[in-house]
Amino acid sequence: MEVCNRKTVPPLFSLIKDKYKKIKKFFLHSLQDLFSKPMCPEQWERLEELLYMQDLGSNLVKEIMDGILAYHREFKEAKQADYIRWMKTRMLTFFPTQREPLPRVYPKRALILVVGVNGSGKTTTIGRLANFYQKQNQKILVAPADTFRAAAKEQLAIWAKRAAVDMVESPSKDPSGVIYEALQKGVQGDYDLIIADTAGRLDAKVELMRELEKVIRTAKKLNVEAPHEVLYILDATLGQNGLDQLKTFMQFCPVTGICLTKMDGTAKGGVALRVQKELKIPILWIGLGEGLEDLQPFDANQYIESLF
Ligand SMILES: Nc1nc2c(ncn2[C@@H]2O[C@H](COP(=O)(O)OP(=O)(O)OP(=O)(O)O)[C@@H](O)[C@H]2O)c(=O)[nH]1
Ligand SMILES: [Mg+2]
Repeated sequence: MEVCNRKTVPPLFSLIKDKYKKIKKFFLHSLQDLFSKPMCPEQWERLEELLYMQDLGSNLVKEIMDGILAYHREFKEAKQADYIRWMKTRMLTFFPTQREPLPRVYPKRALILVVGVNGSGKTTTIGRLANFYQKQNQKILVAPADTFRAAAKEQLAIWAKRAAVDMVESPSKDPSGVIYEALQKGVQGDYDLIIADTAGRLDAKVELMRELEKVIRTAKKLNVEAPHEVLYILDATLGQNGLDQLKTFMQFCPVTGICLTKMDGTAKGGVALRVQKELKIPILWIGLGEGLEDLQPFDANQYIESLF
């Protein structure tokens, strides 16, 4: 398998600025307030409520509550800082200890199919991914396979221009047609990476979901390994709804990674933990703003640090 030449690539850390500090410290401040008082049954209830407010869901809330109550029974003298340290350490264990290096390295001409519900940040993320990989000296082609919404193509064209990458011009009104042309152009133009936009769809629209299956079948006709990534864009502000929508998508297409967007706009950090623990899908990217540079490879340590 031919792999992109990364010898001339600038060191990754030089591209990554610390945007995690944009995540609000609501969780930490609430915990500090809570644990500053003696822990009584009402206080434990408040903690439980706080965890639910973080979108952690009943299973994780129960796990955390059982754990911290056991800790409290064992260490009766525990102070605010001890409880917070316990919480931080426990939350980190929800992520796998053996973590894959990110960002992922793809074979040459790999196809990343970007999927998700309306308005989750698909097109914005494509612009930012294109910018990221372009800066690593990769030749990027973006594909406007959202043929459903008016002006979707124009919107992607704006992002392509910002990131200084090419966009395939396809007259096709059929997303599969656009993907077909993009993969062909990928070979002809010797591109390293092809990133395809798709229409935002809600789980109730079964025919649109079926269309995704067709897009994947079409891609496989030109490259059996495609798509190399099905990147689901998960809006962190949607909480439980967002997770339910993701589960529906997973019935129609093999989601291989998550980009968690709008983390700068929410005080809730639980969704990332649930995706990892309950659905076992790796979070690859995190969106922390609306700009071209506001995307970073996901880092569990940095993420947990940013919540506390
Ligand atoms: N604050 C913040 N806003 C974001 C982030 N990512 C995307 N957005 C905003 O979310 C809105 C929707 O983004 P789009 O990229 O158009 O979303 P989409 O999924 O392509 O939408 P459709 O094509 O309509 O399905 C825009 O206003 C973006 O600026 C993020 O990480 N943080
Ligand atoms: Mg879009």
